[in-house]
Amino acid sequence: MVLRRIFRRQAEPDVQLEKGLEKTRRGVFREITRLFDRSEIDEELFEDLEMLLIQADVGWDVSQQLVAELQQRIREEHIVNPSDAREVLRLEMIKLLELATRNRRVKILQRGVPFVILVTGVNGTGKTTSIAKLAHYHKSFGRNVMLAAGDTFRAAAIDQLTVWGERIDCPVISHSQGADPGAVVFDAMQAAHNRNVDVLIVDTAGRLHTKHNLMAELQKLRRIMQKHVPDAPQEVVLVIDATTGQNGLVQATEFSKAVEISDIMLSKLDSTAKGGIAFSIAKQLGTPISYVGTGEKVTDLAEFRPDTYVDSLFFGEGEGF
Ligand SMILES: Nc1nc2c(ncn2[C@@H]2O[C@H](COP(=O)(O)OP(=O)(O)O)[C@@H](O)[C@H]2O)c(=O)[nH]1
Ligand SMILES: [Mg+2]
Repeated sequence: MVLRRIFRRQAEPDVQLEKGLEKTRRGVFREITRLFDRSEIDEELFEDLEMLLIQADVGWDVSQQLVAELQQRIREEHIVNPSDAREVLRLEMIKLLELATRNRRVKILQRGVPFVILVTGVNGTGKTTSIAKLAHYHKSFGRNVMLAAGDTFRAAAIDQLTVWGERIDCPVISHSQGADPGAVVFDAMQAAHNRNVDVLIVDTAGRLHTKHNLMAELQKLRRIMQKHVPDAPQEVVLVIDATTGQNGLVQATEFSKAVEISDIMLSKLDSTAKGGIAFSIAKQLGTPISYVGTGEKVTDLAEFRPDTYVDSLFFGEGEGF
């Protein structure tokens, strides 16, 4: 007997994620949903589905894999109804994104020990904005947050962080442009200890001339942090700009070679119809996606959850209940 699957939202909706995925949902995923509004499952359905997934930046390999898995389950489970097939697709997509969360480490914040977050990524991906969002996020749990302006390459980067610090009422430790980021981090670690800071978030320069320089710099920062807190940085966040699509994946691979990334922040999801990039990241990097950026305000942050993400691609504005 084939159980009729009901295609409806399963996870609790997340307003931020829904907003972030609106362009992707209204573009490609609306068409994907419609694809299954047909009388029978035929070859054309799979061909069109694969093309649409590629359009959403799910990536060539991952799109093929998803379609192949769907076909296999349709065969094995004797599925004849297109809407049942759509539900299987939804479940397969959630399974794929779970690859991106299974390596997520549980974070333990200890009283009296600063939890250090090092934020890295190419310039323009949204690092500084993401730092403000993370600061706001931790403050919302009542934590004492401090920022460190470790991007000393550009004066504008220091100013930008200072402005955010004022706006969200967070102290910012900074030196002048061209200063040694190691010295900034050293001061910040000391200040964090003295002022009982729970979370210290460190901005870094996005561009160093070579991968070797980047690696040397990040390792130096880590050594300085570890003089104060042996397991710092407890979180290393790589910001990936969702609008750069598959290119973001290439950047991520390069950064992963330089430093051990613990979490990915997928920024600017609201600005793109290619929200499928999360599937590529999940499959190809295996690094946990923890946060999603959904706008330019400090509140525009969502925690990444596979089921909520997939549901936001298929349903919006209270649909599907
Ligand atoms: N729409 C949108 N814009 C963002 C998001 N995150 C950052 N930005 C914008 O991207 C631009 C670059 O951000 P910034 O934080 O300066 O990047 P950085 O160079 O990596 O530090 C700014 O105009 C931000 O407002 C996001 O999630 N959504
Ligand atoms: Mg910046």
